[in-house]
Amino acid sequence: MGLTIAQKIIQKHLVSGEMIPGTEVGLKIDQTLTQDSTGTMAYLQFEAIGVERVKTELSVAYADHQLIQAGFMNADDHRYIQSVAAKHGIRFSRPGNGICHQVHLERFGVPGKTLIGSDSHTPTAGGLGMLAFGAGGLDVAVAMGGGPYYIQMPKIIKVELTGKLNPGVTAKDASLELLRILSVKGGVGSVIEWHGEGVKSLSVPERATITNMGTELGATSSIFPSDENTLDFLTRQGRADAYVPLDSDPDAVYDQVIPIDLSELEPLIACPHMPDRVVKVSEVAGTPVDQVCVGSCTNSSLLDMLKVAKMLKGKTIAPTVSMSVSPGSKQVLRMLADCGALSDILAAGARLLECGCGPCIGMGFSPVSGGVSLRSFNRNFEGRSGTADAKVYLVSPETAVAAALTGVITDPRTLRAPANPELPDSFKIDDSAVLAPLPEAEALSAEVLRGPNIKPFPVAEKLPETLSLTVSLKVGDNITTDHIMPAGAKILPYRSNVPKLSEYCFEVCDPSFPERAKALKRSAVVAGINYGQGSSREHAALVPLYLGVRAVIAKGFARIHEANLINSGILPLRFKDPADYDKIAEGAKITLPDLYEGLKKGEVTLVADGIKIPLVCRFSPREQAYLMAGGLLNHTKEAAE
Ligand code: MIC
Ligand code: SF4
Repeated sequence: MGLTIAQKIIQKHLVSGEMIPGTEVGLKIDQTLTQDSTGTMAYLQFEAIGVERVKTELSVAYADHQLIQAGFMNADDHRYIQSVAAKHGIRFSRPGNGICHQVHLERFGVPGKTLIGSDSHTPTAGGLGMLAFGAGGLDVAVAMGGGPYYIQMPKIIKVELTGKLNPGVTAKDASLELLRILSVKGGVGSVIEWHGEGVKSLSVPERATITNMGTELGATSSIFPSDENTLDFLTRQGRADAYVPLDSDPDAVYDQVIPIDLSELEPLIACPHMPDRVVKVSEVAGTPVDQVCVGSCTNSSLLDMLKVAKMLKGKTIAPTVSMSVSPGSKQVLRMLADCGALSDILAAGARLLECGCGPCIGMGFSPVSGGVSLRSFNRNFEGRSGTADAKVYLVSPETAVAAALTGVITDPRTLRAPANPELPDSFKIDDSAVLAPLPEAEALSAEVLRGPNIKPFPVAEKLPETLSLTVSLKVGDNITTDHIMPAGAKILPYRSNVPKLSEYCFEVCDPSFPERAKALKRSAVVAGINYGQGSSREHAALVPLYLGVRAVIAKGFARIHEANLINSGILPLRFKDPADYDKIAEGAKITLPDLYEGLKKGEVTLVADGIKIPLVCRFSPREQAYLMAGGLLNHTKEAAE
């Protein structure tokens, strides 16, 4: 039987397990990336593992999220990451060099290789034919030490693209269309492979927009073939030697096939506060807009920025709209400056922000109270922009610019959009902001520089036979990691300081949670479907752990978050019958007896007020061992003793 692209890459990297969907496979990881918001924790954990030199082919530490230095904290985090990277054989991409996914695509991604990153949008590299996964920091630390990365062997969803995009319709609209079809949990357990004639008309940056947005489907990863467009992109980046062709076998079998005709697509928009609340732009046209942001790892390539510049050239943005532009990398920014396009953007009245995540993670440029913000980004979760009552919509850069010019949501096809810009033959290659690690001989004696903001991370104790807990919080469906552990300019500076960070845990849902959980000492959280969707931040597990949460009982979990819970020693338990969710109230006293036996059987019983509720806990032997030991680090220590 033939194989799909993802299956071929998995087969080549398989170190344990069999390629049977739903069962655990261990994969050899060729490359890793971290960013600054998750990187401090990942490197503290890497140091705790005690490996001197990374064992991957390439590991890069990026600094892109925590760019506003209002106080010493972010600068200290960057200095720590720079020094720890230099010591252990990791390249350091300096603040200002760009967003990890954009820079990795430009300078380091290789078709056919595996990549894990401590950021959920790491699958962006699938635009180049790389099999890339978002992961918790601890998993990245293990991979840097040469250990495998474990996933459940995914099902493969094929998107069969036909036709070509019409003017004013973009790759972003194709990804929004898939979100409309599948929803934010429709990709769970699957890799999305993009195939068909329509693929040929999409350049690598356009493909990367699509693979980036695949994260919002809950997908394990997303990937495109590696073909002449891939070679073209790598050649322009001076990296033609990294090219290998990759495609699925003609007789490959897919678990599901979704056809999308590019020529039938219209400009689409995701309404507040979920990326799958997708409607046609024309349906909400006329809504007044306060803010427009172009950038983020989804839409900050040179191609995107040149389109923006062409649309803005000679025009002025509406006086009621505040517009920001954040190019994805220093390469993009310098090329924009050199060709004069940056001048067109500035002349129109847009504000230039640094090459980084910026407003996407609420690091500055928060909208006005109750404001409507149109963003070329990937997430519009409640409160994420930094303004609690803002209404964030997700759109293509073209739709964003159309609104900036008119002051209201506007279908870009109604403005005579200029033709697509031509990309230059060769890109400006300047890797001077990527610092090489120290040579091994010097590295041994090199000091790692830690500031006062860097505090130890919590570690769970061994799992007891019985857990008696109080339900400290009950939440609904699709709770994101931005609900559990919000980010933004105020909170991100404490990503290396769990005690301080804990003051903001679940702030979006219930600001009284931290105090209550602390007072209870040991508690459980009850949740609906798709708990922990969104980011890879393991702080969404470590901070509740610090506050005494020992179990999360939900109707279902998002992949990366469930792995983070297991790695940190918190039990993720599922209701056998989702209707039982209604039987447990906040404040309920619950007991989980016979946990050792239950973990082996795959089922434990929750006892509360005389009622018994069956919970499912089907974990691989590896995951059971982590949970019994109180997390991955405890398990590693036990194994070494
Ligand atoms: C995000 O987009 O939510 C982030 C911020 O990039 C996160 C990582 C983090 O929380 O630091 C992600 O996507 O994993
Ligand atoms: Fe940065 Fe936003 Fe991309 Fe996350 S989604 S990596 S915050 S640009």
